[in-house]
Amino acid sequence: MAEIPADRLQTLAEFGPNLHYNHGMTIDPSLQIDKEVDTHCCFCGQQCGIKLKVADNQVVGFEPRYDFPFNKGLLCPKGVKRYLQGGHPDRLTTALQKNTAAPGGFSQINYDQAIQEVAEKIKHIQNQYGPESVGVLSGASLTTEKAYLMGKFARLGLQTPYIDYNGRLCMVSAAAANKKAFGIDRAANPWDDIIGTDVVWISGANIAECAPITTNYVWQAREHGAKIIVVDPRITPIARTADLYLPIKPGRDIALFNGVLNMMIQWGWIDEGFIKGYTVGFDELAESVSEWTLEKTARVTGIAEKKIAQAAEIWGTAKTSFLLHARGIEHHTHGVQNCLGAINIVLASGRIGRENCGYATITGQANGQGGREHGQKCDQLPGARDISNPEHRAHVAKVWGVEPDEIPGPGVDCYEMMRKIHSGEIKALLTLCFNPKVSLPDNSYVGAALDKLDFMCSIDFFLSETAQHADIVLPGSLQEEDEGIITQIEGRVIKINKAVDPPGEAKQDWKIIQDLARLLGRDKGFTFENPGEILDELRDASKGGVADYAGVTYEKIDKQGGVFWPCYDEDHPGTPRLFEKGSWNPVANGAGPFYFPDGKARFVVAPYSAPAEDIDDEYDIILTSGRVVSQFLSGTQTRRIGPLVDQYPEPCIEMHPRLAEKLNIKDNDWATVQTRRGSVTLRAQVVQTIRPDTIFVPYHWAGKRSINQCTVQAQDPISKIPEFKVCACRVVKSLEPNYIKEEQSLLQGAVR
Ligand SMILES: Nc1nc2c(c(=O)[nH]1)N[C@H]1C(S)=C(S)[C@@H](COP(=O)(O)OP(=O)(O)OC[C@H]3O[C@@H](n4cnc5c(=O)[nH]c(N)nc54)[C@H](O)[C@@H]3O)O[C@H]1N2
Ligand SMILES: Nc1nc2c(c(=O)[nH]1)N[C@H]1C(S)=C(S)[C@@H](COP(=O)(O)OP(=O)(O)OC[C@H]3O[C@@H](n4cnc5c(=O)[nH]c(N)nc54)[C@H](O)[C@@H]3O)O[C@H]1N2
Ligand code: SF4
Ligand SMILES: [Mo]
Repeated sequence: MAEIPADRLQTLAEFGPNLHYNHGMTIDPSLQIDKEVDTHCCFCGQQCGIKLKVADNQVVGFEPRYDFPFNKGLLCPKGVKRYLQGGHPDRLTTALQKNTAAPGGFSQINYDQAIQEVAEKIKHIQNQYGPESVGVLSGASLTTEKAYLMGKFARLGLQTPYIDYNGRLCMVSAAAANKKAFGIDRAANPWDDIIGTDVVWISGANIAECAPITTNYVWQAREHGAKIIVVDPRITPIARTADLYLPIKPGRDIALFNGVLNMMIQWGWIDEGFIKGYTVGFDELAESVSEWTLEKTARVTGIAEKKIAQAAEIWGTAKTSFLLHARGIEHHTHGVQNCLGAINIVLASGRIGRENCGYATITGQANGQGGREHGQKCDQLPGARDISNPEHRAHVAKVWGVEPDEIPGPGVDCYEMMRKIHSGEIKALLTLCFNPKVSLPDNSYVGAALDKLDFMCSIDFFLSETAQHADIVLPGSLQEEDEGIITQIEGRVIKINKAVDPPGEAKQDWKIIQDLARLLGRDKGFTFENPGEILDELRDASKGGVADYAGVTYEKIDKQGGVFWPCYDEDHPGTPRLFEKGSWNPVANGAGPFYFPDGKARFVVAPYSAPAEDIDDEYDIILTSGRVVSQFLSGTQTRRIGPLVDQYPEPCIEMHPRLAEKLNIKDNDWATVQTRRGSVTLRAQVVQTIRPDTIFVPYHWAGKRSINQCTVQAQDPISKIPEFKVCACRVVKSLEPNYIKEEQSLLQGAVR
């Protein structure tokens, strides 16, 4: 494959194009397959079982696994093509050092020299400005062992409170709401409970594109007669097959949930026995939703009164039900309130904690669940413990062999870390498995922060847009080059198995972190020989916490096809369904099924408030953003996989024909989206399937194609999730942008 010349790469990066494509390796048919390794897909939180075929230390193909109970042989397009990352020409196989004179802006250096340099720079900056001048950003695509190690490394190795992770952009609103209502943060049910249920309610989740295997569960439910309700500003593929579709105006979900609850109360569609026996706070909540008449709910949500009434009746009168939501209701400045609204209608129906009665947020990243439990969050210690709680600190300090006061206190969320870089409090940054330059909102502010740092190091297997700002880039490991556990969407802990060794000087991420700890002279507690040893310590550290992994072992995962946490000891099989009547948990200790001392769930009042930046005369259209089926997150991985790029090559602006007509824009015309932060010029895609007051742009592209040039910094006050799903914009017709021509001339002669 002819490559893009290195000296053009840096300029190209500013445009955020699709990268070198890998269209597949030419595989010699006589090639001997050395082994087949049972493992899981590296992308989304469903963690489909796959079998990797290995020849000569290279993954050369795959097959779905029919024995894994979740996907039973099904895969989506990303899972099918994931293996094309391994032999990719862009794969980092050496360390890189910033060198503005070199083509591409970096020169290769030896790993030992590079890691020495990282340690020296960190020591120097910490000596000068104190330990808190260094920050860490990590991620939820990492195995749980690595996520645990990152939390420990920040607190003990770097002695800084400043660590946070990319789940801050993903799971935190749902997590906060689950903790407030249930005292525990995990899907309440295994997905088999979806199949036999009477009603599936799906809010703000494009499951056909983002959780494709879940679609199969919903369709099986439909085949058994279930009614499907979908709430989304777009008629997504699942909405097309729903019994009832509610086209909500973005940012108004709590109003809908409150309105539905009010109707349930008025019509007597609530489970009074359950409410009395198993919950607290209902009277106050009932009082607070009484203002949400059908008329008011319709006015605020933009949904017809009749449809709201239908939804309330279908939900209210069901015998069994399952409610699912995802980022569509969570990426908001009132994301926690939205989730609480959803939980309130579940609790009021009494349909939780039994077969075919359930509730869950749909986990996003591969380890979106396990990655949010064991201490890489800024306020958390392993076992979903609270870093500000003296008892919790004492438990973890004992496992780590330190005094509690050696563990720093809470840090700040990842966006606040960007602000602290701007204000000069944070001077150095280490990133592993996070691409904030593409994924954070208002990302020119983020790029400016990264450029302001005295020192930055990124550990990645590709030169991500964030890594391009680093002084040193260390070559980390792909998922198939390491082993460890991940907790998938249902709360089932599974095992990733190693198929190949990292190429060249690339290393398993946990080894890089331990090398760094050693060179910093802080290697105590960082001398693990393998991920299994890290898991053993994690099991102790989580023991007695709400996310209790004490009984999770690789052997048990193999034997049972996964282990649902909490799993209290080696003889305990795990807990597939939470909140069953009569079930025991350590917080309630027999008082009831929920994770509070009285064993009861909490109804929490969730008042409505408008989005942080609502539309006005100047910016009169709602901008929302999200995903397409063929691309994954910031795109560093999937924009390099040819067949996925072919499927949806460029981001488009989805708009309704009525809006397009008003703006004088036709399908495929160029158009510019402008907000108070910035603008982006892309092609328009005129579709009937979106509200006329809203446009949608997928966010997987970087540079000039990145919609996060336009999104707003505003965050939920509780969860600190950014408001990716609503800001105000205007759209104007435009000409082909200059970057397209510049890019074409830079790419001339290069084969991608
Ligand atoms: N193909 C693919 N799959 C993925 C990913 C990927 O990048 N690509 N990423 C994974 C990750 S990390 C995540 S977090 C999940 C995300 O999975 P989803 O949350 O399902 O995906 P999104 O596209 O972010 O948003 C879902 C829907 O929310 C709608 N929406 C926007 N605003 C509102 C609103 O105010 N209210 C309501 N009710 N709906 C609204 C959008 O129209 C969109 O259809 O997907 C996971 N799976
Ligand atoms: N506008 C808008 N923005 C959004 C969203 C949206 O809906 N709209 N969604 C948000 C959501 S839900 C999410 S989850 C975030 C995701 O945002 P990010 O976490 O920034 O996205 P990723 O693409 O997963 O970035 C991970 C980086 O780590 C690398 N990586 C992956 N696995 C490993 C590993 O095991 N080891 C090492 N060393 N590196 C690894 C990848 O190559 C990539 O460069 O984006 C958020 N941003
Ligand atoms: S991306 Fe998700 S749904 Fe697709 S194969 Fe991978 S784990 Fe399965
Ligand atoms: Mo996510």
